[in-house]
Order: sequence, then C-alpha cells, then structure tokens
Amino acid sequence: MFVGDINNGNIYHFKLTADRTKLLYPDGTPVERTAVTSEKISLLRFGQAFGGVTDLQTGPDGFLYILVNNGSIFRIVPASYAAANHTSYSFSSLPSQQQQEQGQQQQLTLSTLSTNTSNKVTIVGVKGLQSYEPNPINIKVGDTITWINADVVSHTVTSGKDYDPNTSGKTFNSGAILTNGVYQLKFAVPGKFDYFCLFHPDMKGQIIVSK
Ligand SMILES: [Cu+2]
Repeated sequence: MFVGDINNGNIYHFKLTADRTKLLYPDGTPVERTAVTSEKISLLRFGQAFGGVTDLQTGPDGFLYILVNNGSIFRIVPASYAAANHTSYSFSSLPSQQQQEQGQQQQLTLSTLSTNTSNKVTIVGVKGLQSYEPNPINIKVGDTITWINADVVSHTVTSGKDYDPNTSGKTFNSGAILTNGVYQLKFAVPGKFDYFCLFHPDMKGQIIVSK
C-alpha cells in the first residue's frame, strides 16, 4: 500500500497483513500505532522530494500516478520499462543517439523496412524460449532479420541475456514493438547474439550469424 505525505513530499510503501487490518514494515515487523521514528521512516520511504503529495492513483495502464500540489503529475514505472521508453523520460540511462553510435561500432545497422522478409521471426508472446519463433534463428553475415509482433501486447528485441541496467540493449534495442509492429536489424558480423524482452525478461531468443 502506498501513502503520500502532504508535508514532506515522501511516498511510503507499507505492506499489509494477510487480513489487511495492520501495516507492516518491508521486513514484516508490525508498524506500531505510536509515532514512527525518523530511522524507521527511511525503511518505509519509497520516494521523496515530490513536494506536497495530494493524491495517489493507479492509472488504466497499471502504473502508479502521483499528484502534487504544484500541479505536477508523476508516473512511476519499473526501471526496465523506463529503459525501453527512454525518449519519454529525462532520467534515461541510454539516449537513443548514444545507442545508435554503439550499434554502428558493433557493425549492426538498423535498416529501413526491406521487402526481403526471408529471415522472419514471429513474436508469439511470453513463452520463455518459445517466445520468438524460430529460436534460435540461423542467418548469414549480411542478412536482415525481421521481427513481427503477432501478440496482443508490446514486446522488445533487446540485446543481452537478462535485464542489466549497464549492459541491456547496448548492442541493439528495438524499443516497444507494438502489436503487428515490425523491427528489422542487419547483421554484418558473425557470432551468437542473445536477446530478450525488456518488458518480460523471461522471453529469450538467440541469433546465430555464420560466415
Ligand atoms: Cu515482451
């Protein structure tokens, strides 16, 4: 349960007992009804410096929205989501230009939509190693892979084996591929390239590029 603080601009995150009648600290110990010490406040603090928090609501997208008395509205999203949607957020760790430069260094280029869709990968949904079909996909140097999202929710094609704020998407990152959306990538160097979905890190795939 999230609680906003009008005076100190903090957001607190309490756990609830199973019967939802008492508040718990993150470590499971009960919150006493007497004043909470400043030391314990730090355990409960989920966010700070929001000014005066007037309202907390879950939006239709499932994310937490925070209304502040200066008229601002904040949306709280998971770090993996923020990384994939970096253009919308000022605290981005991977600006798109930097990403493109890194892509070129790796001799991987994002081409415009080509009519050659012989190396087609269908994104079928959150199904572990069967999320991307076929998996792995075998191609030759110079081939372009076309991913098509056949699922009802958005997915990504992001380099790496799992989410890591320092390495995920450094070689390539599609960003959100919407339903029926397409992402293409040309591979100019041989090797094995792991990828996954930033939104659902259980979705894993591999590209094998031979000479
Ligand atoms: Cu996904």
